[in-house]
Amino acid sequence: MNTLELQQSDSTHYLHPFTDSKALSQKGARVITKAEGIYLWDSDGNRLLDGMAGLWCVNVGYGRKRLAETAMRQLEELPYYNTFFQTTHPPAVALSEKLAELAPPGFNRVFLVNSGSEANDTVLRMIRRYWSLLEQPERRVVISRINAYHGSTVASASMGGQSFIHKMDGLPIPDIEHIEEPYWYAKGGELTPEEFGLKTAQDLEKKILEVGEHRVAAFIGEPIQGAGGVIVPPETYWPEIQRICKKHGILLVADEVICGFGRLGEWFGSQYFGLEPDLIPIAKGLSSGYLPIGGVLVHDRVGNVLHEKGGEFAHGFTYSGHPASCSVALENLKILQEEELLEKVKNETGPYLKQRWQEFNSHPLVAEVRNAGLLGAIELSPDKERRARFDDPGKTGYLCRDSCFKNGLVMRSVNDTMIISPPLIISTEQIDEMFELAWKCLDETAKLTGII
Ligand code: PXG
Repeated sequence: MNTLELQQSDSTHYLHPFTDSKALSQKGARVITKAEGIYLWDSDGNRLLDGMAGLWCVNVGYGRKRLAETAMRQLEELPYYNTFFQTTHPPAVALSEKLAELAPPGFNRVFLVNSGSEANDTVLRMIRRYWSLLEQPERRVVISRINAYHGSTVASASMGGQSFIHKMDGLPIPDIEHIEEPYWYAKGGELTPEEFGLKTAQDLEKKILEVGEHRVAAFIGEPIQGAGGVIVPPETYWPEIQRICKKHGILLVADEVICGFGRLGEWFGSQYFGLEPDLIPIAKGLSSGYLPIGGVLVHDRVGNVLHEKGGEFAHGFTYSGHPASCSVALENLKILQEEELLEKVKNETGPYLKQRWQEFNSHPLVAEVRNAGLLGAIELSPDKERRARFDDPGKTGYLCRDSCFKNGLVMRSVNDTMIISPPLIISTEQIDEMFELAWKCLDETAKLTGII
């Protein structure tokens, strides 16, 4: 099929995630046909630098024969068997052992699932089970943040804090509460980032007291909010959240679906911020997206209770611990280690990306730049001195995103924030290439909006 035929058939039969399908059918979907390293190609032969690593997941880059061969070997040997009913298989055992080795101390167990959303549904059931086993079943409330993203199933979308998702479907479900996010640029007003970080963290304590400590089960947060717009919290934020969780004896869940597996130059974003969570949902970079897999890493504080007192945990998926996904994930972790990709992000490409990205501060359209590891955000503004918002929020971001596609760069927009999260294999020369493309697109956008 040529591009047009693919687009027509797509628009007739395929329902896209998070997409207005009527609007898309009028312009036709972009068709991606192949990928290698950090580049994608569309069906018309145009090359794109993938500044988003797919959807924040292709950490080791595209075209890894080693991962394809691993999947092939596993599919030939044991394509499927379940891990229910007192059964296991070597790939699930090997991956679990490897994860226990790589995870922070005390995380000796993992529950495997197929996605980040399933990981967070599992988190919700696990923490409620944990408190029931400790004879505090009234501790059911999970506190999350406005503008968090934890997935698209009913429970994970409820824990997420994006109002347009909640509105669509009457969410959140009961016993989920949301507090302010640590988004200084948009919400900090006259406070310094440090003051605002402390204030938003202290909202957690206010919420615990409002709900009643005896009813609160856990706090959940992404170390850095990804889908919300690469929101790097002020330095004062996480230490205060940690202190409040400890003081009130509530569990801390670090959603590492984006921040895990090298994105911040550490195995986990919790280590980047010095956090000590009790549960760590994972997905994405675990397999670099080559096959679907996710999981929940469980600290012994919780794991020992579930193990000793729990009896049957009535929860699981047909494909929990799928043999091919486990084999590919394990091989992916070996690649991250052998090629020292975490060290590369921490010592070389992370600092280099930051240095280049901060140059955007001098662009007339840019009011703030944020970086951590291989994450980056650029805030577009009509009046950079005042951190002003555009009258028509999101439109400028869209213009910039379209200009990027036209010029061969995938850079996402979240409202009027431009974000990147490239594969961890990106070189410093390729960071230069990405920077130059992004600058050109910001210039184009600034001209279109009359700012220059
Ligand atoms: N937690 C976090 C922190 C995520 O970023 C999920 C959970 C859910 O994972 P699954 O595998 O169920 O999608 C995510 C997913 C975007 C975008 O637009 C981000 C995600 C997914 C789709 C789109 O940035 N993150």
